[in-house]
Amino acid sequence: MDFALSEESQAIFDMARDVGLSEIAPHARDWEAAGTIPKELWPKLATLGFGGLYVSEDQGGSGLSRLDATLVFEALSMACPSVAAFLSIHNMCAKMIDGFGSDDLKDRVLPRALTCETFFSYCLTEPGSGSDAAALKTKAVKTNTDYRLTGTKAFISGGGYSDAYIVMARTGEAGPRGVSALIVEDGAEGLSFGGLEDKMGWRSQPTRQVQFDDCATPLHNLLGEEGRGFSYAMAGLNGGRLNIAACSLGAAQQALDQTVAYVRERRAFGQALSDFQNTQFRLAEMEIELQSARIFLRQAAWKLDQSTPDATKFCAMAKKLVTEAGSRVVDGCLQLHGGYGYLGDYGIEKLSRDLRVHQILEGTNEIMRLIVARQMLAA
Ligand code: FAD
Ligand code: 2MC
Repeated sequence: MDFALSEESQAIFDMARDVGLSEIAPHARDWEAAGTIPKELWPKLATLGFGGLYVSEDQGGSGLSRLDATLVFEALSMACPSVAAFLSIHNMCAKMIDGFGSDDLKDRVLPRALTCETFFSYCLTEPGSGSDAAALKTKAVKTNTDYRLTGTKAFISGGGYSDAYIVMARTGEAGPRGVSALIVEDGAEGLSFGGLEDKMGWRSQPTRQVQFDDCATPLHNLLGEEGRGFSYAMAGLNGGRLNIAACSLGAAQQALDQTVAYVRERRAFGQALSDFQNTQFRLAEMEIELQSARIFLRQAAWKLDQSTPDATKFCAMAKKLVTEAGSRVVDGCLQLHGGYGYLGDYGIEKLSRDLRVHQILEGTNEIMRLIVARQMLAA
C-alpha cells in the first residue's frame, strides 16, 4: 500500500494544473458571463490527451487509470469546475464508446472524439424521469436503415452545443433491459433543442432540452448491443461520479488555498484574521475534511481500476462524501472572507454556485445513499 502519488501521477496533476492556470482560469468568469465555452479550448486540451483520458491506448486514447484521471479533473477544477466537469462528460462518453462499441463504431467515431473535433454529450434524464432513470420514455424504432427516435431529454449539458449525443432510448420492454444507447449526430433530421436553461452554477456550460421528433440515426450508430444501453449508461456514470467528486475537491482546495492567504493579510481588531483561534480551527477542520475526502476518492478510483465487486458502491460513496465536503469547505471559505467572499471578484461565490449541483447531477446524493444501502443489504 502506497499513499503517495507516483512521480508520473504527480506530473499528470501538475500538467493539468498548469494548463488550467494558463488556458482556463483567466477566462472562467468571462465564459460564465457569456454562457458558453469557446470550442477552440477543447482541441488544445486534446493535444495533452484530455479528449480520451481513460480510452485505451490501442484506440489512441491516453489509457490513464481512473485514479490518474481524477487527478486531471481535480487539477483543472482549481481553474474552473464548470469547464472541468463539462470535459468529464465528454470523457465519460468517449469511454463508453471505447468500452462497448463495435470495432466499426470505434474506428468511425473515436478518432474525432479523442481530438475533441466531435465533442460529446450524454442524454439519460427526461422531464418525467431523473433519479428513476430506467423509466425513460424516449423511443427508438428500428427500420431497415435507421433508428427513429421520438422523445425529449432534459437538462442536457452541452445540448445544442455538442457535436454528438449518446442517447439512452427505449427499443424494447419497460425497465432497464429495454434501453439501448444510440449516437445521434448534430444536424440529424428531427433533432432540435429547447431554450438555454438559466442556472445557479455551471453557467459557462450551455444546458438545454434535447428533442427528437422522428429523428433518424443510422443503424450502425447503435452502441454495443440492443437492450444493454442502461448498463452501459450506469457503467459510464461510475467513472463520471468519481470525476464530479474530483471537481468538487479541486475547487474546494483552490478556495482553501486562497483563504489561507487571505486570512494572513486581512486584519480586524488589530490583528490578522489568522491570529484568531476560530480562524485557525476552521482552517484545520477544512484541511482535515479535504484531506480525508481526497484519500477516500482515490481509494474509490483504485477500486474501479481494479474492478472490485464493491467498486460501484465506493464510487457512489465517494461522490456523496466528496461533493458534500467540497461544498461545506467552500462555504466555510466564503465565511472567512466576510463580505468579500460574497462578491464576484474573489471567485469564491462562483465556486459555491458551481459545486452545489454536484450533489444533484450524475445521480443525486440520495440516490448515492440508495446504491450504498442496496449493496449493504444485498445477499
Ligand atoms: P428527481 O428524480 O425528481 O428527484 C427529486 C428529489 O427526490 C431529489 O432530492 C431526489 O434525490 C429525491 N428522490 C428521488 N428518488 C428518490 C428515492 N428513491 N429515494 C430518496 N429520494 C429520492 N442529465 C443527463 O442525462 N445528462 C446531462 O448532461 C445532465 N446534466 C445536468 C446538468 C445540470 C446543471 C443539472 C441540474 C442536471 C443535469 N442532468 C443531466 C440531470 C440530473 O442527472 C438530474 O437532475 C438528476 O439525476 C435528478 O433527477 P431529477 O432532477 O428528475 O430529480
Ligand atoms: N454500474 C454498472 N452496471 C450497473 C450499475 C452501475 N453503477 N447500476 C446498475 N447497473 C446495471 C445493473 O447491473 C442491471 O444490469 P442487468 O440488467 O444486467 O442486471 C441494470 O443496470 C439495471 O440496474 P438496476 O436494477 O439497479 O436499476 P434500477 O432501475 O433499480 O435503479 C439506479 C438504478 C437508481 C441506481 C439508477 O436509475 C440511477 O443511477 N439513477 C440516477 C440517475 C443518474 O445518475 N442520472 C445521471 C444523469 S447524467 C448527468 O447528470 C450528467 C451531468 C452527465
